[in-house]
Amino acid sequence: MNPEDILGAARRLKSAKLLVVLTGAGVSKESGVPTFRDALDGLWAKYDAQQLATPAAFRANPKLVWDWYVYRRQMIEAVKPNPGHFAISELERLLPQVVVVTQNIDGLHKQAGSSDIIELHGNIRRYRCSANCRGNPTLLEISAWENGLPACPHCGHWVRPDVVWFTEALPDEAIHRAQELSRQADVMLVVGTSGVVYPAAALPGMAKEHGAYVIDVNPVRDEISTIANLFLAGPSGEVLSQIVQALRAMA
Ligand code: BV8
Repeated sequence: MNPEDILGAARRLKSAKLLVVLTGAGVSKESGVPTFRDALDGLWAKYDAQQLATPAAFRANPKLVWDWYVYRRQMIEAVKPNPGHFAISELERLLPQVVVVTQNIDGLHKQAGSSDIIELHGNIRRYRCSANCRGNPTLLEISAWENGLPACPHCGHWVRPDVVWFTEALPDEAIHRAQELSRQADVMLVVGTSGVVYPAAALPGMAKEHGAYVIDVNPVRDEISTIANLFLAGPSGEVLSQIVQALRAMA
């Protein structure tokens, strides 16, 4: 990692009145959570996440999809935020306004202390009635989530995780606030996303169009690197910690 680039990124962040941090599955990788595009392992190896995370898959085989989310939630319950999450939450203490816009459903940004978080794709620990029988969303308290697919206590339809599946609309409030903030951001820090899933993947371009400086952090080049002003190649835990260190030295 080129120290000049780290310093350059820290200087840009230092001058930002509004920093938007857009994260994807890569920011949780160092916590031990496989990314969305990592081949699924174990008993899920024969499935493609993109096929399972759909309403069609749930309609066709609700128990299979439910069990997949139980498996992922058990994995997530067993992990902790990593230095990348903690660096992002520390930015809030070093800069005037930081908003985290995440595609992840693992809740690790909140656990790491970030306070202004937009969850574009929902949260694996929240459940709702699949028919939204009491309004959208009909959230339900499900304590025995490991004991098989439950039915909604109000209407009997299957319960589902309160996450956004492919072909489903993102929560209005979440995506509209994320788009509004992207247009206002002075800097957008993009961390750990392949930049292929829309409408989230359109946010960096939107920010750039409105004058933001876009920094992309990923061990490998991704769809966002091509439009970023600065590409920092490396794992987010390392890169973000170095940026925060440089920022602290400027305080
Ligand atoms: C929508 C929640 C329309 C579930 C997720 C045909 C029909 C309908 C829609 C479409 C269509 N064709 C395209 C679309 C749009 C579609 C889409 O974008 N498809 C893509 C695949 C082409 N989008 C949708 O369907 C969205 N809805 O369009 O609705 C609509 C509008 C109005 C009314 C009705 C309908 C919904 C998209 C949301 C899907 N849900 N997650 C769950 O998680 O189970 S998306 C899923 O992918 C995860 O959230 C994940 O975060 C996200 C994006 O992936 P990434 O986060 O980028 O993860 P990925 O694995 O790809 O990359 C990880 C990166 O990390 C890599 O680059 C890697 O190099 C890097 N990395 C690795 N290690 C590290 C690291 N980085 C840093 N540090 C490290 N150590």
